[in-house]
Amino acid sequence: MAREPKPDFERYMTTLHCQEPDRVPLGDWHVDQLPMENYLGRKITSLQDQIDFWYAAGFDYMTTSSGILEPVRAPEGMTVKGDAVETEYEQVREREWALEHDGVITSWEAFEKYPWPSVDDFDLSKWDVLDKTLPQGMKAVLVLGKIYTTVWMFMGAETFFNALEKNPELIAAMFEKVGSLQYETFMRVSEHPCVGAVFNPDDIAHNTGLLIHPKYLRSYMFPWYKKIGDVCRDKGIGYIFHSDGDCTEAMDDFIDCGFHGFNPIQPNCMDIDAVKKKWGHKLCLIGNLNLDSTLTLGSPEDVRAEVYERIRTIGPGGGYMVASSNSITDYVPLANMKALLEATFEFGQYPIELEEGRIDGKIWKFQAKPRQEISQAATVLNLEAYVAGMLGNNSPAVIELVQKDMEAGIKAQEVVSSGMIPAMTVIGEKFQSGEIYIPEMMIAAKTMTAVLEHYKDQLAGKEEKKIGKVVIGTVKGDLHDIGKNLVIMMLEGQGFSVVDLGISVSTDKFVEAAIENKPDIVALSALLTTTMVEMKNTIIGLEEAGLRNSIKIIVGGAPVTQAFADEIGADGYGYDSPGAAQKCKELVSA
Ligand code: B1M
Repeated sequence: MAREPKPDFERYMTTLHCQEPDRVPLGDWHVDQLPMENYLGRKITSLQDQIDFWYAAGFDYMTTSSGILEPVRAPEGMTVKGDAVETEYEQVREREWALEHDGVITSWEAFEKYPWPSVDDFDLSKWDVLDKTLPQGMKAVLVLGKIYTTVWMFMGAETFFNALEKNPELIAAMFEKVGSLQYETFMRVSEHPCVGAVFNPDDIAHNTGLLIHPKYLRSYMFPWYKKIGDVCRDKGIGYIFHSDGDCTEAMDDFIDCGFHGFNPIQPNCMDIDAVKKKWGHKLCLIGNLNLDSTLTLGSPEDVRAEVYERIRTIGPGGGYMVASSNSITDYVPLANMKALLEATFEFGQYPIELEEGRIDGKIWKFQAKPRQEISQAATVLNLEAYVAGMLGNNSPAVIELVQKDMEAGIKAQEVVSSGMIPAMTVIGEKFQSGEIYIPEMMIAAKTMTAVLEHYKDQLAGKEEKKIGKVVIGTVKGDLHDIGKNLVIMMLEGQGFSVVDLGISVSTDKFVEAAIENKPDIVALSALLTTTMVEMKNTIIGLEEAGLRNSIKIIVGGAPVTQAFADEIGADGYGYDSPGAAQKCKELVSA
């Protein structure tokens, strides 16, 4: 490699303190194994190999996990294997994740029985090795924290969301258990002189907002982060928080917890220019290079252009590190990863002045998605009461409302179509406007299901009233399903019958299910840029099976756009779950 690595952790710390060092540092916290190996030109089999990668690539640090209570290392039988994500590398790579929808801790009994480890059970000897072997100028960045993610993954998404309101004692106990273990580990590991910073990756947000109401984060999680933050500040250790998605609502909390830096400022969720203006004097910003487009689908020139633009606009004055908008995954082409590294060295020397348009390339710019206005659908039954009952997880109250409406002579089916369904629409709009969060949406849908179950006799024989049938799944290679599950709830709430094929669904499976179920609509969800191509493959598969003319296809998911939907020949696109349900209604009535 032509460039001589000169690690200097002071550069990293100066930047974290929002000051100007000699040059803009690199800031990624995770690089998948294959890109590491391909960069180095050899297998990574030891700690030393990892150090060699971070050193050769030009980082001032290496990151390494505490290895404590990783949620993806669920007990045997509780994991799911994802198909290999297609990459430029030849090696086939399976990914394994905890099967969090069937959580491990779903009750007090399970909590008490679970063999919770103590910090003494973990082998922390690598930190002694790192104390002795890190090259001069380099420090270790301890990846630790993940309290929120660990709790929800151990409990399973739905159990967790429900328990926030219904079982706060269990929630508090889970946060206490996980938080104290992380804290003790941190105290133990941070004694090592090699530890220069702590990086806490804990995804608390999705594309348009926090996953749960911030009041829960403030009660259960931020106090632990502040406790760790206070020690970091005392010891002069850097402290960085990572969450994907739109974290705007929690930015001040991050500052209160003592974080020095925030990563990755996902470019399709947060406007880094606005973030810099509002919080850039207190929080160092790390990331924002677009993993959805530039890094994965762009050319090395596009990557250079984006690095250049970020350095020139966010770098002046310090407090910015170049990094991807999540991590360097194995579907980032090696040439693009190299372009990111080299462009940082080439353009990152201070002093930096704003100077636009020096190199060509497509530069990705943030475009805010307009928030939805809540409609005034007041021509239906007692809408406000239905909304309140459904949001309040209060099926007895909703049952009472239905009862009263039926006693007034309204037929059960009409109570559903003029009471509960419009209420679900309003709830969807509240989600779109950021007024409510994912658990509330899920709870409302569950309440509606419980009420429908209660009145199943009165509603019996009304199956023909379903407005359509949808076969849905997350496409092959993709394990994300929280969004897809919300889409299902909204569809059911709007009167569709839904066949859920689950996650990582192949084209063949979609075709088989379409033949078997004869749906009006096939709905495809994808959260990864690399798996979006599977949507096109599925459309081709349905065409080849001669089903295309009789079935409408709708696509959606965080990286999917209307333009992409048009390009692959889908009939519809849903930006979010209420939007998806609305689109499906339009498709069946067209
Ligand atoms: Co992953 N992840 N993840 N992840 N994850 C994202 C999606 C990512 C955007 C984060 C980022 O870039 N900063 C990124 C993808 C980037 C890209 O390629 N464009 C990413 C990555 C990189 C990865 C891994 C590759 C990480 C790694 O290994 N290095 C890995 C891949 C695994 C795999 O699938 N093969 C991975 C793994 C995971 C977890 C397992 C840890 C977990 C998933 C748990 C689960 O779903 N059971 C996870 C999570 C939680 C996320 C984030 C943080 C949140 C996703 C979520 O649940 N949101 C996400 C960051 C983000 O979204 N900004 C991220 C809540 C949900 C309600 O929103 O799913 O967007 P969403 O659904 C929305 C809309 O998109 C829409 O409606 C919903 C709202 O109402 N919608 C549809 C969804 N489907 C629709 C279908 C429709 C219409 C609308 O019509 C049919």
